[in-house]
Amino acid sequence: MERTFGIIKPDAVASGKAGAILEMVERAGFRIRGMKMTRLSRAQAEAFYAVHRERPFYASLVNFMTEGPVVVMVLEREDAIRAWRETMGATNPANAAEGTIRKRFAESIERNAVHGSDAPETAAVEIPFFFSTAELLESSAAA
Ligand code: 3AN
Repeated sequence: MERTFGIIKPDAVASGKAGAILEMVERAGFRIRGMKMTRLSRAQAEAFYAVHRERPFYASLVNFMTEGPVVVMVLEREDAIRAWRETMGATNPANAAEGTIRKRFAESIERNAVHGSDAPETAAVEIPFFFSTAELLESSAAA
């Protein structure tokens, strides 16, 4: 079993798509091991996206990610990192495959509904960025 980190971004929460996205998460076979609604501070968003600091869209991305509440979550499945990226679809919704979250709900390459860790090393940083060990459920066959 593998864990990945996901965000339902401000665009999707504001437009009332969080429930539909969570349904797609469960239908794709993920167990939700941690979840909360929060609003990112500017400092949190800047730190979370620090790898993009030099990109032209960085300031706009930080503004977007702080504009309203988000749902942060820890998702578990076999091959979870790859599977969650596949369930999300391509960064640019114009390139996203049919049936993906971004194809259905993303407004643009920036306002693209969801985030997912892109590698095990990223998940290992992103999960503890938002969750303490005590906030995460243990893996178990029952749930
Ligand atoms: P992904 O979210 O698919 O891993 P990244 O890591 O390349 O994509 O980009 C992080 C976030 O930055 C994206 N989810 C999107 O919100 C924003 N972003 C990426 N590329 C662009 C772009 N060309 N213009 C505006 N925003 C972008």
